[in-house]
Amino acid sequence: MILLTDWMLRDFEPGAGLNQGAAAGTGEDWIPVSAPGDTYLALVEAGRLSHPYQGRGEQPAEWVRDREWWWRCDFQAPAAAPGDRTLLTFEGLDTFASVYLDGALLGRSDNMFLAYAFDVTDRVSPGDTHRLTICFDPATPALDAAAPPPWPAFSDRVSRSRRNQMRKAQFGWGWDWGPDLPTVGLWKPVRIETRARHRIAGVRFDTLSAADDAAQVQITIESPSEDALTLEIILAEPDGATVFHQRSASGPATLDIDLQQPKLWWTADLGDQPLYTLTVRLLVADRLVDEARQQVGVRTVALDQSPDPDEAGATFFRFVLNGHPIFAKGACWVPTTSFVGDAGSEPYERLIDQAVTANMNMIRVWGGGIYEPDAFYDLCDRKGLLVWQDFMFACAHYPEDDAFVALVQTEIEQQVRRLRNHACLAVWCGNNENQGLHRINDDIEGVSSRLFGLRLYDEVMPAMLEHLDPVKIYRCSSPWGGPNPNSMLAGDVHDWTVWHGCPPIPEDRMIGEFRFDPEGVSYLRYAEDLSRFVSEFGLQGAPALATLERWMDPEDLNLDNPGFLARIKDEARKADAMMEPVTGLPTSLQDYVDFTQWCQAEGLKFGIEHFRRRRPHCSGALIWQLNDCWPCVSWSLVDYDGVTKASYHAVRRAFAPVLASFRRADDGQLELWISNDTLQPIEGVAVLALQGLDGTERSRQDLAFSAPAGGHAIAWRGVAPDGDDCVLRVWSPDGAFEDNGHLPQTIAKLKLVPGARPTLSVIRLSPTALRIDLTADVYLAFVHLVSDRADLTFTDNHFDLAAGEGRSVTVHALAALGANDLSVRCWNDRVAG
Ligand code: BMA
Repeated sequence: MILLTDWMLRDFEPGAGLNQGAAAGTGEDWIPVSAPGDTYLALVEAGRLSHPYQGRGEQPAEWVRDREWWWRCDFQAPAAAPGDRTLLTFEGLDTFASVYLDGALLGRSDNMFLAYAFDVTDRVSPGDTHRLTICFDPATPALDAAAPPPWPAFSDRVSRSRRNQMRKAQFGWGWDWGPDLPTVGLWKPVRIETRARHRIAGVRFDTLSAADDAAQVQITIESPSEDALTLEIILAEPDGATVFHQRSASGPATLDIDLQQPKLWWTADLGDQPLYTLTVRLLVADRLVDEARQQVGVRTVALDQSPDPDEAGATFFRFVLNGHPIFAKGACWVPTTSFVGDAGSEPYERLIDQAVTANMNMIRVWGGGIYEPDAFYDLCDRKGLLVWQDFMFACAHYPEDDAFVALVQTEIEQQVRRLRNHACLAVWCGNNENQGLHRINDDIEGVSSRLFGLRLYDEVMPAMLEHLDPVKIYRCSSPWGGPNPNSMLAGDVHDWTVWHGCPPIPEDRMIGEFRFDPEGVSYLRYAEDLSRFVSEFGLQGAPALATLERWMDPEDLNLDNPGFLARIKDEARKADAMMEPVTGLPTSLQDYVDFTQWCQAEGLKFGIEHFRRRRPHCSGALIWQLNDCWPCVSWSLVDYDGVTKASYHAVRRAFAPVLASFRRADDGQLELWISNDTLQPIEGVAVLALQGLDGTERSRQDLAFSAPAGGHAIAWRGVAPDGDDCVLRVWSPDGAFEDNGHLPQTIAKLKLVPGARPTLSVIRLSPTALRIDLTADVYLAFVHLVSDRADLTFTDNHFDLAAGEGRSVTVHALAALGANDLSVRCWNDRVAG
């Protein structure tokens, strides 16, 4: 197998390349590009474009989409054994491509999410050099009167793109967190290889039942039935020991296998991730002609949607892993860069680690991006994250004509076959928000209009999955369930009351109006959310100031500067309503960073604590959004450079397996809840102390608690403290849960001791790691370590430090780390004396 990695590219007026000899690859001005790769970045490399993420580089890159791009590559054809075929495979052509081999048309593509394989056996001579040329037309669909209306999410410009008529990453034309940079080119590997005529057409691995002492798995093979062919199937335990081995005549086969004392796969928070190896071989006599090998996990994932006996009219929505109902904790995932052909492995490993470290157990691959590469799912398998996988349709009508449906069917077939055996893959989902947004639009206009695309989600997808992946859960959309797609009575909900001001939907219809005032979008309104599973909720927080400084022009680093506002793709001043009552409005960019980060962290903490206290009625909280595709202001927890926001650390604490949280009851009293998401009951002591912000202790009590597995204890109920000079703290002497606190006032109104700072001691652990021990004499709010560097990770950051409390933060770097790379900030710095 030869990967064709070294290419050249060139642009033409649309339609002009063929006449100018591009198919023969002749002419001047070709510049180097690699495959997989990205046209914009090749132009940057060649000095023809400034980096679209750098400074005000997005708009000057607009011309790229209007050109015709040709890629070319020369290769030597490999020698094939007699009877073997030579295949040229493109794992991804983005998007409207015509492929030429030695100047002759080989085929065309019109779906970025498909792999195309061409049999070139009769067109190449082993050892000879051949030339591939590919023409990528501008991504504009042919005008079609019958096409569905372009639905205006999110701007006129996006609707004009008619993105919904193209099978191409939908976020490419801009989203409310993404730049307008539609890509073009070879975004996945290209390879030439020789293969035997006989192939294993499909392998499926399902877990039918899983308990500690026994499991039943099923292996389904599609392979040719020919007398001369033998099929060998081997299932090996994580340590390599064979648990099943069979050699038989080839042909379609379904095998049920009982495993004794199976090594069950669990999410990171609940156990280990042992992976079995499944090998399927096809042999002619003793010659191996094809082999499929993959790692699989023994686990069952079910969805409990039975009636909730304690909430009238409601049904559960809870994932059940290996027979145990779980609370899904996680975030939604967007592509790691707009330049999808350039996504290296680095951000995947880092982001999956960051998700696991934040106590997450589920990631939702959102439908406006891409089907992620194998590496992503391998990491989720190995690190213990379930994947909620949307099909790539988002916030739009989609065509339902036969030609479009056929294109989607091939996409579903390929993607489901590629991903179905991953232990991590929990649920397939038809799209993001198509039904939900359509219903909102109809409710606003008081009509009942047609949604284009239902044929895909209600007919095509379930029918195909019934055949391709029948054991897996399928949801037609997110959100979906109940009498309204976003109803709180059933299914999953996208809670955009907070931030977007959408009215909550208790039952069938939206009640009330959109509200954009501070009270209307306040994160306190998460308390009104009585849904079953929140698969999106979030607030925006700016990236670290150093991240903005790395990517922006210095003269643009100002609050009202268009260069800054261009990095906020939602309405530029929307965060004001969030900040105003909590932190006040910012007067500098540093304020903006601090205030939005604080609000985002507090808001998510408030929401998660509420959702968890509602377990089992609510059984999941997936934050919008984990990551960014470029350096911008967004809902992400981790910025484009990999720097964690304050919210990341707040989420990590709020998602911890055992959580102590305060709840304001309807009668105004305060309650202390211990929520236990582990598989075992817990008991212990919580210390509750009322402290003055000056460090004095006003009262303290020890509270014994015991909470069942998957349940709660209310450890205390009492009068909520009042005033602006105190805090109610709770901690666990034996480390059963992380410290938490209840501040009776918003941070801007607290009487924090002005200018107070933590005492630090720095301990060197290695050339690239430091431990920082922090202690405080008085209450310190929003203590955080910052750095100009983006390669640092912090085991903890952005916390409040109570008087007498100590905290250790370990800082790891990718290169030598010194104490002067770090500085410490806290909110007390902001308080005037
Ligand atoms: C939801 C998502 C995205 C969007 C986000 C923030 O609608 O599905 O489409 O980016 O909210 O508005």
